[in-house]
Amino acid sequence: MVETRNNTDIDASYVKETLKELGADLCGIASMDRFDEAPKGFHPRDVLPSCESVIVFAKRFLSGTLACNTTIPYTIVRNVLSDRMDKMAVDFCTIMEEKGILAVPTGTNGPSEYDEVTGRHRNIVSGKHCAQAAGLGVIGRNTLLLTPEYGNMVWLSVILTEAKLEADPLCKEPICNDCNLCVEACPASALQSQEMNQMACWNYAFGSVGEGDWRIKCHTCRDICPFCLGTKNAQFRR
Ligand code: B12
Ligand code: SF4
Ligand code: SF4
Repeated sequence: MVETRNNTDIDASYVKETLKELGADLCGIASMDRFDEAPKGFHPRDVLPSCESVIVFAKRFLSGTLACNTTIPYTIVRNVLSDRMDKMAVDFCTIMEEKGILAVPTGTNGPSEYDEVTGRHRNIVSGKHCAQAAGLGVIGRNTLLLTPEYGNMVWLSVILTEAKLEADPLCKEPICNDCNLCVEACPASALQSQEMNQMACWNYAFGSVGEGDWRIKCHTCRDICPFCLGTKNAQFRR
């Protein structure tokens, strides 16, 4: 059992400043009451029983990848961000632990678990649900997190900690307008029901093209969204 102490120097602004220094574009904090509705097995305390706060940070995903006629640049950005954000999370948790407070990374993009009961793949906590609970944005009909700053073009990473931190307000902006464009445009018809058809998406959107290397092959549900790049920033284009 690791012994920790309640370090009063660690507050929400320290956490955000530290993650921004490490390279985060957005950072939010959720308190435990925001997970009262989480299904069994998806609660942060199912992972870290002593968890008191959930920290979510995001990096923006290069919008230029959507302007290309190939998904190779998109795949590079996806792989690099996943790797880099896992390193940022580990660095942050190390800083916290050196200050006497436990904090753990949960995996930016896995390793995922397979739930035998539902037959679905999942991270140990859902990045999108945690990000919504931390006030970073809202989950849209395409099941992706939409942020006011960067739309759905963000990559997410979640850290669980014993530190009791002030939670951010929930995002009240109704970013998704239920236009259904994402549902209609999905080439694998994976978004027809509220719980997406993971295997339909996986089989269509992930894999090699011909004899080429593994890549992401589809991101239509991201770029078709009118709020793909957010509601605030005009400087990014697609
Ligand atoms: C497994 C996975 C997939 C699977 C399944 C996706 C899915 N929708 O579940 C597949 C391979 C299909 C997939 C596809 C894609 N993915 Co993906 N994926 C993940 C991963 C690794 C885990 C997601 C997960 O745990 N799903 C399982 C849960 C959420 O789904 P579920 O079983 O249906 O859970 C239900 C209930 O349990 C409940 N629930 C669960 N937790 C909670 C908590 C609370 C409080 C409540 C109330 C309810 C609740 O709600 C769910 C719906 O009813 C995350 C990374 C991460 N760290 O989270 C990325 C992630 C979700 N993927 C992402 C992306 C971008 C994609 C793709 C666009 C791929 C691409 N081209 O890059 C597509 C988009 C498909 C789509 N429209 O969703 C991003 C999303 C970023 C964003 N802005 O939202 C993530 C967050 C990666 C990242 N680090 O940024 N992905
Ligand atoms: S990534 Fe492509 S296949 Fe998967 S849900 Fe989005 S549009 Fe459909
Ligand atoms: S395309 Fe329309 S329905 Fe889909 S997430 Fe965007 S605003 Fe919502």
